[in-house]
Order: sequence, then C-alpha cells, then structure tokens
Amino acid sequence: MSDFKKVAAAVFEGDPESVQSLTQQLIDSGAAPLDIVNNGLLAGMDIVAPKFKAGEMFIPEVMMSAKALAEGMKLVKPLLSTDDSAGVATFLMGTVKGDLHDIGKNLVVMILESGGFNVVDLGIDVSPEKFVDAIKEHRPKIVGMCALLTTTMMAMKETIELITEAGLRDNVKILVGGAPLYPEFAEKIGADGYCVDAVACKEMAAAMVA
Ligand code: B1M
Repeated sequence: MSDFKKVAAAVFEGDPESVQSLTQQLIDSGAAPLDIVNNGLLAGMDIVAPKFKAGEMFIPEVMMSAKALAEGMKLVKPLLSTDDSAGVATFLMGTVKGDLHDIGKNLVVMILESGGFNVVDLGIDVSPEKFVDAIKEHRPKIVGMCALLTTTMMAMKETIELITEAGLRDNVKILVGGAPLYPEFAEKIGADGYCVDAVACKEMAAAMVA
C-alpha cells in the first residue's frame, strides 16, 4: 500500500494518531503538501462518503473520520506556501444556516489563507443576519458560502437577499460552493460565482481582487 493510501485508510478508520504519524512521515519524506491533502487526507473521505450514503457507516464513525482528517490538516496547513497576491483582502466565509458540514469549508479556508487572503471564518450554521453583521464589521471584499445539503442551499439565496436589503450587495462579491451546487444555481440566486473546489475558489477570489 502506498504511503498516501495508508493516510487515506487511517482517515477512513477514524484513527487520529495514525493519521498524524503517517502525515508527518509523508511531510518528512518531502511529499508536496497539496498532494498529501488531495491524495491522502481527502482520499480517505472519498472512501467514507459512499459508505455513509449506502448506510454502511453511521454519523459517529463519520465524525471520527472527520476528526482524524482534521489532525492531518493541522500538520499540513503551516506548510502550504503563502503568497501575497491577494494583499490583505478580507474573505468572509461560512457554512449557511441549518448546515453543520465544515470539512470542505475548512479546506477552502486553508487554501485561501495560503493564497494571502485574510479569512474571517464564521463557522457553521451561519444565519443570514450573522453574515450581514459580519460584513458590516469586517468589510470583506468577498463573501463565501458553503452548503452541503439540498435543504440548505436555499439559505444561500436568503442570505444574498438580506445582504441586498441591507444595501451591502454592491460592496462585496459573493462566491458559493459545496457538493450539491452547480453553476446555474449560483447564477439563479444572484451569486457572482460557483467554485467547484478549493483551488477554483482561490483562483476566482484572486481574480476578483486583482
Ligand atoms: Co452529511 N450529508 N449529513 N455529514 N455528509 C452528505 C452531504 C450527504 C450527501 C451524504 C449522503 O450521500 N447521503 C447527505 C446530503 C444529501 C442531500 O442533501 N442531498 C448528508 C446528510 C443527509 C446528512 C445528515 C442530514 C444526516 C443525518 O443526520 N441523517 C446530517 C445533516 C447535519 C446538518 O448539516 N444539519 C449530516 C451530518 C454529517 C456529519 C456530521 C456526520 C458529517 C459532517 C462532519 C463535518 O463536516 N464536520 C457528514 C459528512 C462528513 C458527509 C459526507 C460523507 C462528506 C462531506 C465532506 O466533508 N466531503 C457527505 C457525502 C458527500 O459529500 N459525498 C455528506 C469532503 C469535502 C472536502 O468535500 O464538502 O464537497 P466538500 O467540499 C469541496 C467542494 O464542494 C468545495 O471545495 C471543497 C474542497 O475541494 N467547497 C467550496 C465546499 N464548500 C465550499 C465553499 C466555497 C467554495 C468551495 O465558498 C465559496
């Protein structure tokens, strides 16, 4: 089994200690941080996802996998090269109301920070009101929203509507992402862009502040 596959297997098994030591071994052997994320840590979640869907894994086990993945991410995060192409542009990010998924969002935050953005992460289950208050407080150039459930996708629309009602829509660009989303949906709810993954998000955001 390759070293990347061993990391993936340890994520799948929800074994934080093994994820830590195997990730550290990959780092020490000179593996590229993004390869560790994509081919090791996230590859582990790719094993979890279909099993969860098929009812072969349950929430506590999925949570253990998420925790194990987070331990690996902590080690890789400081190694992602930081460039300052985004200057000090602030990016406000949150998972929308009713939605507790944060693995993808956290990855996006990590990649944005490595791209030089000052990221204000509002966390999960963020109400439209909280987004509006945070825009007033932090004055971001870009607002990012994450949704993983088809039932919470519409909270993105509600949030954009409230931002517009508050007179703040012209001050910010809005990007959306998450597994159930697609470009036409982003357009329909009035977002400025749909990000298929974390790297696409960083590239779109960088283009918006250039
Ligand atoms: Co949930 N869950 N879950 N879950 N969960 C899904 C999403 C689901 C598809 C599983 C399934 O197949 N049935 C399904 C949704 C079905 C649907 O709506 N159509 C589902 C369900 C049903 C549920 C519950 C309702 C289960 C229940 O209670 N019966 C419940 C809901 C809780 C809630 O939110 N209110 C629930 C709970 C959970 C756990 C707590 C167990 C756990 C979350 C742990 C955590 O996040 N801390 C969990 C997990 C882990 C998943 C799956 C297995 C994996 C999601 C994940 O982390 N993927 C997921 C199955 C799947 O997605 N196939 C599933 C890895 C991550 C890196 O990918 O998030 O797509 P992703 O992020 C990508 C891109 O989408 C993009 O970049 C990321 C990296 O490249 N991106 C953005 C994401 N956010 C972005 C924001 C941006 C830009 C890009 O901003 C601009």
